[in-house]
Amino acid sequence: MSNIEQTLSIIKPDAIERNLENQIKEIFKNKGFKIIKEKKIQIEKSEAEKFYKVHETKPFYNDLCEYLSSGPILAMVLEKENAVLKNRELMGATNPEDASEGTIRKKYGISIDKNSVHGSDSVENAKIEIEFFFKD
Ligand code: IDP
Ligand code: MG
Repeated sequence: MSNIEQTLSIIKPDAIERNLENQIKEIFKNKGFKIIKEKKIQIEKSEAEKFYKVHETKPFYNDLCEYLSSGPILAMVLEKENAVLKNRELMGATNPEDASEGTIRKKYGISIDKNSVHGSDSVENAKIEIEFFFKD
């Protein structure tokens, strides 16, 4: 049985700043992801705080929210069979130093905070995160 899912991907400020947007989109498309929606925006820190609320008790929360709101980002809805897990695999580990060969974070990530991409971690969170960026 097919299991087509949608997931939220964000190309983060460090990657947009280095003009990696098209290269990263090509990687998704070459792996069979359809880019269903996309939106280039810069969000307020208060919005980043909402988006990353699950991390509010973490020591890196403030820096993380400063960072996500520090410059333009590209939010995308990606669609594919098992898109949530497939996107997590393609992104690679949170820390680019630990990411496998062939992953986006291995290729482009600078550090654990500037790791170039975000991806939803579950189908449930994908729905919430897609709604967050594409509610209208
Ligand atoms: P994920 O992006 O791989 O899902 P999460 O644990 O959800 O990783 O963390 C969200 C984001 O917070 C990461 O992508 C990374 O940018 C940042 N982050 C996670 N752990 C640390 C840390 O230990 N120090 C600094 N930033 C971190
Ligand atoms: Mg996460």
